[in-house]
Amino acid sequence: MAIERTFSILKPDVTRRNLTGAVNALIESGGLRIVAQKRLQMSRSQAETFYAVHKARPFFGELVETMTSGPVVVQVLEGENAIKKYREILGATDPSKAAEGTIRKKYAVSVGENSAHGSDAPETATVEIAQFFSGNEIVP
Ligand code: FUP
Repeated sequence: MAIERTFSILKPDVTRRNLTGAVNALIESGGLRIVAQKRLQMSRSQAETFYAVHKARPFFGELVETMTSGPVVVQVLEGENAIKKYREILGATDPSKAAEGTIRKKYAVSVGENSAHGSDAPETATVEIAQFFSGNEIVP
C-alpha cells in the first residue's frame, strides 16, 4: 500500500474548546503520523484561497467567517492511504451523519463548525499542503 500525505486543519471550534490534543489522539490512534503541525490565525484571504472551490456556494461567506474566527492548527499527516484513512477518521461532513467514534461525531458542533478538514484527493492534498508548509517544515 502507498504511503501518502494529507493536509488537515483543526478548526477554530477545536482550538476554542481546547480539544487539539483530543483530536490529535484520534488521528494517532487511527494510524496516522503528524509529520508537520503549526497553530496560526488564518487571514480572510488565506481562507478564501483555501476554500475557493466553494466560492459560489451560499455558505461561502459564513465558511470564511468561521475559519477566521480563531486560531487553527494546520497539519500534514502521513501513513498508508492517508487521504482515505483520514476522511474515515473525520467522519461525514454533517456530524449528524458521521459514524460513531469519528472526530466529527465526537466533537463537531454543526456542519459549519465540523472540527476538522481533510484533503479529498492526492491533487488537492499537494496544493493544500503547499499553501501552508514549505518542504523543510515537514519532518517524517
Ligand atoms: P468536507 O470535504 O467534508 O470538509 O466537506 P465540503 O468540502 O463539502 O465542505 C467544506 C466545508 O464547507 C465544511 F467543512 C463546512 C462547510 N459547509 C457548510 O458550511 N455547509 C454545507 O452545506 C456544506 C459545507
